[in-house]
Amino acid sequence: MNEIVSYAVLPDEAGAIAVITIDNPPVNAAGHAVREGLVKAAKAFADDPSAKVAVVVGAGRTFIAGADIKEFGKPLQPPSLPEVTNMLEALDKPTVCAIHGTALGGGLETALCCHYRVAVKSARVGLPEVHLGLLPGSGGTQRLPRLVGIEAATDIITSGRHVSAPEALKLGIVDANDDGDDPLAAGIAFARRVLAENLPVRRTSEMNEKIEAVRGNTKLFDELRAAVKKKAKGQISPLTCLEAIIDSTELPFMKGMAREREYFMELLNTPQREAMIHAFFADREVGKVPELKTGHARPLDGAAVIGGGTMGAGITVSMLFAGMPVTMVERDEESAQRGRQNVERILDDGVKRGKFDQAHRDHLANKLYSVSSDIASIASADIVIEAAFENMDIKKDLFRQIDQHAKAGAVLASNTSYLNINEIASATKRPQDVLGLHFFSPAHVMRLLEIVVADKTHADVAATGFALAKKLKKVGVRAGVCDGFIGNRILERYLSLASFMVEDGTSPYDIDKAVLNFGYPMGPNQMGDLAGLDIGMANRKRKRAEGWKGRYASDYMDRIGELGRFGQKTGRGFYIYENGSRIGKPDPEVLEIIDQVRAEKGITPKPLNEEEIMRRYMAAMINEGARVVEEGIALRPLDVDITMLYGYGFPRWRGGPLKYADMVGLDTILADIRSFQSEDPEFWKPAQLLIDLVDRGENFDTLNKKANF
Ligand code: T1G
Repeated sequence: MNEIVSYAVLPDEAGAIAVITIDNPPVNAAGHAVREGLVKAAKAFADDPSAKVAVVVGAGRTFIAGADIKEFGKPLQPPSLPEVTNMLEALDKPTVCAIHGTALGGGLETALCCHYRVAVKSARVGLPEVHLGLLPGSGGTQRLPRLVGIEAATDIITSGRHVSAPEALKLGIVDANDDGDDPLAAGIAFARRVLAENLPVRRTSEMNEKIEAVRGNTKLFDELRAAVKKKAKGQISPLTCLEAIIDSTELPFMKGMAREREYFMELLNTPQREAMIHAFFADREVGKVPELKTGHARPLDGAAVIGGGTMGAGITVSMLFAGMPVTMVERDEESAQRGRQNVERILDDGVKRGKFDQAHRDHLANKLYSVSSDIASIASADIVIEAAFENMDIKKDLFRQIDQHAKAGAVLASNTSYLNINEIASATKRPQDVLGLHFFSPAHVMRLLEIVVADKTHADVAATGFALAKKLKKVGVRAGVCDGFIGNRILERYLSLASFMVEDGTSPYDIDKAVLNFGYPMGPNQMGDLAGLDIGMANRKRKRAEGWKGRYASDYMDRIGELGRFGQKTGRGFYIYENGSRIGKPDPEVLEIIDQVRAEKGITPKPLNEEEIMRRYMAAMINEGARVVEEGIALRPLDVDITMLYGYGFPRWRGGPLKYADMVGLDTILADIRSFQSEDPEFWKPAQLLIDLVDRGENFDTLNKKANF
């Protein structure tokens, strides 16, 4: 044993019940010391003549939450987790795993190697290695199918989802649920049952009935392969997981374990594993911001939302889902009722999708939610979120009114997607209480929340923004004030570039295909059709009215829009959507419009191939991301990655645009940008940060590691 894994015997029952406790905060990750300690403790149990059954339990808030992710990429120190878990399973005396918190990955695999498993009601289990670009590497792909069957095992392993204790009981992953919340008590109670009923050693690896039932069923295997391939969208590990699961039906157990280990080592060395583990740790680092060192979140017991349109309704519902009472305020009774209809439409959809029942829907709609056309009804709100029309004058006028009616200490937020929060705050007498909370549509679904900290925003107010993100189960990213903050500012650059490529000769459909093949859920023109081409038109008009001069090759887009073709909502945009289908077909008339614009501008089309398209697309995204970090709009490069992962569909198995840049090599990215400068010197001016990093032989991750907030 060691101080991380202990072995003891209960004083009662004549020492028949041993307890092996893992105590490796914060999540009992199965690092080297845990693995060594488990081997010693298991040996102590085997050599202890009085001990008849052993309970394996985690101290603190959870059972083992997995292998120690921090060890990946470093030389593996023996014993490996598979060696430890196989040794556990081979014991000749019964063991009982008592699960609480989250038994995930190697944690669940350790539990599967105990002979019995009991979970407290609040526990969750799972094999989320797929989210790290890996597969369960300690027998999960061989033992779980033996317990639950190949279909359920495929669902759990390739989705990486958590399974609740009741579902785990139903599936046969655990043998019992315990109503208490004390895993040791639950484990001891089950151990007493083992003694009383003289329950035998029962090894999962020897339970072959369920896998033999599907052995050779190639039709089933091919159906599973097709389904997993469709969902994987370019990620490798889900398909590898499935091959290992199928192996479990064909190979003897130890051969299946050997194959699983080979797959694991292959995946460990893939760029996808490096990228996804970067994203895992970035998820946790992004919430560490300077304001949390001194700021204290204010109460968030009740909210008011100004505006009942799409965003106002989505924001309202996301807070209702978090159990927060919300008053929605609109300018008059009719608009207030329209706002209520928007909210109830979302709630009714939730019932239809089986997310919650009618009673819960009614509780949210009638008990937690109210509407009003009187701004004075915001008086008791802890936080007021303005989600009105994207016009500075309208917002400033609203904030003057909010300032008059909101209680002292209330946090005043604007949901603006690009306007200057400093200017909005200047309309109030309390700029220190003002910040930006940029939600993404649909606000009750999208997890990204840009928390825009203005010049005078108090640390408490910023901390409250992060507390709200956590409460709403969103990913909060701190942003500074600029046009478009982090995400929309970067988006504008690579969308501009896409329009240049079209005007210069590349088909918009080739661009969409290239971006889709890169791993995005859709290309920029498909996204434009989804969001509505009229929004882009209005934005460009606003910017021109403000005297913006930059090149935005948008004439062809404006001509499509002027035909009233706004995309999916009008059935036609870049694509034709027949009979309300969401899958569009390329529109020959669009290509004619583009050819016409090129001819008017005397452009000789020079179409680009897929590789050339993506080199430019990524270079534009990375260059602007570097500027956003350089200017302090984003605290670290990882904040840019998280923003693009959660708000803009960047494929998670590539880690984010700046992680991708590190993996391609910043010198290569910079050389690309310099090679494109002849095409457009202004647009392709390399970010100084990029130049400096290359000169210093550093990369974006160097900055991530230096950051200490
Ligand atoms: N290894 C190392 N550190 C970990 C860790 C892990 N597995 N899980 C969490 N941490 C750190 C995390 O970085 C943070 O550190 C702190 O613990 C609290 O985490 C062989 C190969 C368990 C649900 O993928 O899903 O097993 O920021 O902020 O919100 O087949 O952590 O405080 O310094 O997330 O309460 C499989 C990953 C591994 C589970 C808790 N297991 N972890 O969530 O706290 S691969 C996982 C989580 C594997 C085997 C394979 C969550 C959590 P810091 P947190 P939380």
